[in-house]
Amino acid sequence: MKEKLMSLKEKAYETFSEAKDLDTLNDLKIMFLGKKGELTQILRGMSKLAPEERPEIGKLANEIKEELEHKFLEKMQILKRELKQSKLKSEFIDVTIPTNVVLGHKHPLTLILDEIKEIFVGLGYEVVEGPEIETDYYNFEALNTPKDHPARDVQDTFYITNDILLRTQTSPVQVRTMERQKPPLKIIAPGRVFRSDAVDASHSPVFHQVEGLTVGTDITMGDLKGTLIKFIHEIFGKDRKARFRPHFFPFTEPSAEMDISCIACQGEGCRLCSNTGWLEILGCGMVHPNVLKMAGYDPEKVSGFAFGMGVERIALLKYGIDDMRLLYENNLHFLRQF
Ligand code: 2NL
Repeated sequence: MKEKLMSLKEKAYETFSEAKDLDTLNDLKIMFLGKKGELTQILRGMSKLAPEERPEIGKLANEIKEELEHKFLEKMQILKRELKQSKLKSEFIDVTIPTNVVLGHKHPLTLILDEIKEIFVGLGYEVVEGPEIETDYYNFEALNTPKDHPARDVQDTFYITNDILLRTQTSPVQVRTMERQKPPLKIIAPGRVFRSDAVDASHSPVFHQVEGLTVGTDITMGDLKGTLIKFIHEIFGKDRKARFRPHFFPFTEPSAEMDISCIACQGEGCRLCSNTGWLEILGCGMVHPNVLKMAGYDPEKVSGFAFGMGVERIALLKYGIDDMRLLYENNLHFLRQF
């Protein structure tokens, strides 16, 4: 009986330590220690022993049972640890491996547009948008542009019907905003505009404009100059000089064009500025009383200034690009420089 128990212990020890996984180990436990297991079988044979042998054998059997249970738990812990390690190993992700993904980025026009918007938002302006298909009224009539004005010619404007057209500027959005909102008003209107132009290095039938409008009590030409000089300093740097030349627009009176000192030659005179030392950057003026009146404002009580600029032109100057077509062709060698 003693030998039987000792050999059972040895066999159990050996097979426990050879178990490769938890399922096998559990099967072994049942085989040796279970209700129908080998140890139980041996203990059942105790009744055949002489009474004086029983205490010693019984003690030994209990000791072996405890040792085997201990051995089982020990092995279970080892197998669990191994399982965890192999899981960690197979699920490992190296976050430092280069992915070779070429990230996209913003188009130069979008970069400039974002920058322009941010500057004016910083000055307290609100960004407004509106339809690209407009009526003759909002695009021309409400902007004091007479029926015989050259801008209304079919040579210059894309008409859909006699009365419906593709907007030639974003001013209609500003007129619509004035109709809806009482002064004071500080808005910019960015967006696509359309003119029947042939494509060349500085023209496109579709381009982008940002217009701005400030209306309130006692708004003066001084406010216009201060605002636009601030804008130029933000976008082209504090070194830029600015000048205002008298001009004509039907929707402003007085009207002006704003020039900045040439960014290529600092005003010395070069090819970019046609040897004038100046670059034309935008048009502006004090809102014409007729425009205020038609929008429902009282020109005796409020005044305002307005301006309009081509976004492509600003982008060409800021980034030193010499051909506007580069902004539309989506050549990746060009775009990846930004
Ligand atoms: C340019 C200059 C300009 C405006 C646009 C405007 C808008 C309203 C009232 C009065 Cl609602 N004016 N816009 C004013 C001056 C110039 O654009 O070079 N355009 C092609």
